[in-house]
Amino acid sequence: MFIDKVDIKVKAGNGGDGIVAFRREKYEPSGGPAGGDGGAGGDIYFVVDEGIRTLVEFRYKKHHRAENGANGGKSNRKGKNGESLYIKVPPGTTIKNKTTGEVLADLVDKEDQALIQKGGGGGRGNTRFKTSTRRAPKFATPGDRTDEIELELEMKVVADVGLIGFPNVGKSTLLSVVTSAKPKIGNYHFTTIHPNIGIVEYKGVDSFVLADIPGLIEGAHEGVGLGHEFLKHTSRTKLLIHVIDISGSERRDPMEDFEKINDELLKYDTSLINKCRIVVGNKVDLMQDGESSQKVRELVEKKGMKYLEISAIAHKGIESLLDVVMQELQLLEKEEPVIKPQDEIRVYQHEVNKEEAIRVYRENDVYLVEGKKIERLIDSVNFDDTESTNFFQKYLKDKGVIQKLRDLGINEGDTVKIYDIEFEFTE
Ligand SMILES: Nc1nc2c(ncn2[C@@H]2O[C@H](COP(=O)(O)OP(=O)(O)OP(=O)(O)O)[C@@H](O)[C@H]2O)c(=O)[nH]1
Ligand SMILES: [Mg+2]
Repeated sequence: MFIDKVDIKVKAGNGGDGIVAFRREKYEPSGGPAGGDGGAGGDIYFVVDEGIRTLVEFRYKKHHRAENGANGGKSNRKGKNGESLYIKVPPGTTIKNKTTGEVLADLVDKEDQALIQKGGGGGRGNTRFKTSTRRAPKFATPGDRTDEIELELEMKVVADVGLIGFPNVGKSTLLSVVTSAKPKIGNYHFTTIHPNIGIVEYKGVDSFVLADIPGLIEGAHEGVGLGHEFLKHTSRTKLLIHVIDISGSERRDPMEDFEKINDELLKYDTSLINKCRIVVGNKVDLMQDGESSQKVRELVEKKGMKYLEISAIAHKGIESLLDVVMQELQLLEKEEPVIKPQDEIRVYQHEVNKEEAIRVYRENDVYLVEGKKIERLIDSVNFDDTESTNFFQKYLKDKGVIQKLRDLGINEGDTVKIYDIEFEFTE
């Protein structure tokens, strides 16, 4: 088992802006307000997909964004909501906020999903601000913007496929050929003491986790040799590949080796033998004649297993082997994740949108107000229009800005600066 870790960035969709519009029908010369609301931005969810085994895909795709909400339209048309993004992760993934270290969700099995970031709310169109005294509001509010957040995904990897067999048959060599793992390889027994693990990339579309496992000898099921290590590590794999030395380079009989290992598997746990579906005759480059090759094939196929020959060292037969492994893994089912309807999601309602903070401070005699939302609001407010200005002032009051200015000791007539806007403070 090893830990796979990867950092990614996600961003829920921005809310669409509300707009300012007026009716233009001929028979309605007064033209009431008709600016629609913006749509909400899409949310960021994480869902478990049991078909995914590692976080490797996230090494290539770092940025994940949900769709933005559309702006409002004329005739009070509401902007379309942005599509939520469902990010698929393997079972056993922990999602952390990279900046704070907070664990946001632990997605263990296929029932689990998490709402990690909510999309921004849509802004309101000018129609919303119509009152009996304010018949033609010339302002609207922008949608809420979302922050990109950095997450750390972490997963404990369990091998999908294990390489088993007698010592020195070339298990670690095979692992080193098909993955970027660098296991110790040596021409002596028990070179491997702890399993090594690597990720096999299959034709750029699939991947699986492969482990070499310490060599087995007779009596392994009772703990002889490194039997305990072997047994512990095979229990969670889906598939075992039995590697034999078909050249008999150590003067052993490959047929006998095959039977002995099968016997150990059976004695330890009868279900293990069902996982062992592929037998690999390694070291064909050293093979003297095809006689044992034929016998082993017959024996293996009689047991309903597949037999292939390779030379790990010469990289021969590797592609066909991977094809067969992949086929077997695919037979072991691949389920699409269930994307639940909104109201059925039970877990982890974490929302990591930062409050759109407003900063109020004093520099010499000038009072300054800053904040992303305020900056955008300024763009959509017409300061030549009294109603619009009043609306803006009310916003400042509602957000506690006026109170903060007072706390800083502001007096009547002092200057307040909000980006390009400057005005005199009046009670
Ligand atoms: N000629 C030849 N030698 C090989 C081949 N594959 C592995 N070997 C050699 O066989 C020896 C053992 O290889 P390893 O990969 O360490 O074998 P292992 O099964 O992992 O051995 P343990 O970890 O001790 O169980 C090394 O000297 C390898 O170079 C092959 O295809 N042909
Ligand atoms: Mg080894």
